Amino acid sequence: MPVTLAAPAVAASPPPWSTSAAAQPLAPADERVQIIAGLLDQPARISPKYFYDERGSQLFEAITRLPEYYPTRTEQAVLRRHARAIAQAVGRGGVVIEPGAGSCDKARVLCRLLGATHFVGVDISADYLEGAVARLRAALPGLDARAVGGDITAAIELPGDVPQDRRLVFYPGSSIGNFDPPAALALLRQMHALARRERGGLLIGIDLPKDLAVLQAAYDDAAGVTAQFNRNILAHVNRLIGSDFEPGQWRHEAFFNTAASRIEMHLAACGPQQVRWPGGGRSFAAHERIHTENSYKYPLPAFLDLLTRAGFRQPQAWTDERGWYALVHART
Ligand code: AVJ
Repeated sequence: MPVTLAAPAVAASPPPWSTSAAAQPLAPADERVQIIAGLLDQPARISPKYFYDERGSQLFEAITRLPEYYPTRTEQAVLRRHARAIAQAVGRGGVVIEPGAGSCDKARVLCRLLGATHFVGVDISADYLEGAVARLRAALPGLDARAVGGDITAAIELPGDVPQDRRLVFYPGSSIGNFDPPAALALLRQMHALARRERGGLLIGIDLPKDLAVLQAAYDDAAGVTAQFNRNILAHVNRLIGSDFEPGQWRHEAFFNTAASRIEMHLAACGPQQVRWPGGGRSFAAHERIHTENSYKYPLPAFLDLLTRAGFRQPQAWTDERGWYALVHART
């Protein structure tokens, strides 16, 4: 008897290099439901993971080169300044596992520094990652480098032949700051489970609290690149759920919430807005906001406490001379 496979209700996403925005199908139904729930919330919210469509990833790259955006170059400076001490704490050789590996640029520096034997990059965008891992292999022959598609907030399955021992989870870029403390703790526990055999560890980048004006400028730069990055989330959401946000009608807002120790980014309606999507919509009053991002700035002791609660031991931290940013190593 012939077997007929039912066509999926919604086609899969195109590869990240696809340039035809119009041809992109909507996101899968469950994801659309999630996004719409956030838009209908009071106040409205959009997850920061939706910043990173192709244009958003390019804008973020541009942000990392802005004079005001200190985290990327400060992290590089910490790694350069303390390279020997870090290599000694982590130990040479071993397996480097990077959730959200993206371009693998940082992985190349670390794997070279450590003389790692294996690298496993994990990213939602598996196709883009494949290319980056291929370039990493070319740059470091002898490194067994793999790409694994997956969401870091869910349990990740690694290929069976990745060695169990000496696994180092590498989570640079202070991306942990996008998670509120309970979610950060849950993520650190996932990472602990991933590395937990003999001599496992974590090397993670943490952006520390600092002068308000420095923080503020880093998230509201003079050239307006962060503002474009923030507004671009609406164009991405339009393609994912078929909505009709007008990004130009929304103003970028970024400020430090001292009580919560986090930068908050919002989009504020320039005037009254009526936004529609298939099956629904919402109106926004003038100045009404959509919350798009939190970027927590953990004081080092508070972060070390989270690490301990996630099961990590013997933390060691290295910072730049201004004490703006820390690379932290801990054992499983
Ligand atoms: C990629 C989450 C680390 O919070 O600094 C940069 C994202 N948002 N400018 C950060 C971001 C606005 C970035 N992380």
